Amino acid sequence: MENKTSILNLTEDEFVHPGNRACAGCGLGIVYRTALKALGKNTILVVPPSCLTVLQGLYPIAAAKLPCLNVTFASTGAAATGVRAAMRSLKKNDVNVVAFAGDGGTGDIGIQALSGACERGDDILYICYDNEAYMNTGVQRSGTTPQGVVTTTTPITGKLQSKKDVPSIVAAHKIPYLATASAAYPLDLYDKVKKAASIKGPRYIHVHTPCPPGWGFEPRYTIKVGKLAVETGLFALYEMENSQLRLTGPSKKMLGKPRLPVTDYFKSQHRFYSLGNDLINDLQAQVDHAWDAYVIHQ
Ligand SMILES: Cc1ncc(C[n+]2csc(CCOP(=O)(O)OP(=O)(O)O)c2C)c(N)n1
Ligand code: SF4
Ligand SMILES: [Mg+2]
Repeated sequence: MENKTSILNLTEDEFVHPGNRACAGCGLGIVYRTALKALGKNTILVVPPSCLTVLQGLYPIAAAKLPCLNVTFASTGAAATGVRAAMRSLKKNDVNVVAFAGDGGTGDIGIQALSGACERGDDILYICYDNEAYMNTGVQRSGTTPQGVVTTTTPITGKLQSKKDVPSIVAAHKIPYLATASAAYPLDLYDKVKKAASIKGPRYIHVHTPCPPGWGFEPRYTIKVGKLAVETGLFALYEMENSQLRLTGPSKKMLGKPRLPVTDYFKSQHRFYSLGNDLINDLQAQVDHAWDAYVIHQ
């Protein structure tokens, strides 16, 4: 899928009020605003505890103009299924039911409810914004925290384990639509959410979402840091339909061309400060290997 939407024809509809409780430069602010623009007013959100609950706030001073159900951490996928069932019994079949959760709420604590909804074929869209740690509670490591990253629960040496590949876990359910996206490429995200909203059944979008205080960079570099993740090949943008993976947008343009070294990305954030040369070389080799496979399969 190539970008159909440009800044010239992007809708002026807004579903997030100006002013909210997110930190300056928060990537989630971009992801949330963009996704809601694509979804439109006929949408019900389901959100577990996270920075998003803080960003949104509570009625009557909520930052969002759409109805939202705040649910427990482990239940997001099941709660979205319940909202869909309620809409069906009310004969409101044109409503987007959208679970919107962080990486901890998706890949760790909520994974069984997400898996259940995908396996049952429930008609929901699940958007995971991946800021690569439990940010809301003070930067604890999550399953999707990359290897070597220093968090408050992985001090000194950084995280010992690899980043959990949540999109691949979800893809194993063979759902009709799955995509990855980045806060640094909002129009690509917009088109993917629009497309997902037009498809029936379980759909999943995993969005790489830079977080200035959690990752250790100045708020003005949010887009730059997000783009570096893509340009180094560490985070690939793709869509999967009928289990066929297809690189999209900037990642597609990188096929067969030299990529920036992963160190460009690591140097842009304080959280990578304890990476040693052996691990850097290993991580570069992993990226090179993944991209060799993309070249073969495109
Ligand atoms: C069962 C349960 N455990 C722990 C918490 C505390 N808690 C609230 S938000 C949060 C972090 C969520 O992390 P993530 O899903 O990655 O979203 P982020 O905060 O990074 O936006 C935690 C641990 C909780 N609310 N409920
Ligand atoms: S901690 Fe990170 S994800 Fe949470 S509001 Fe602040 S910038 Fe956004
Ligand atoms: Mg998180």
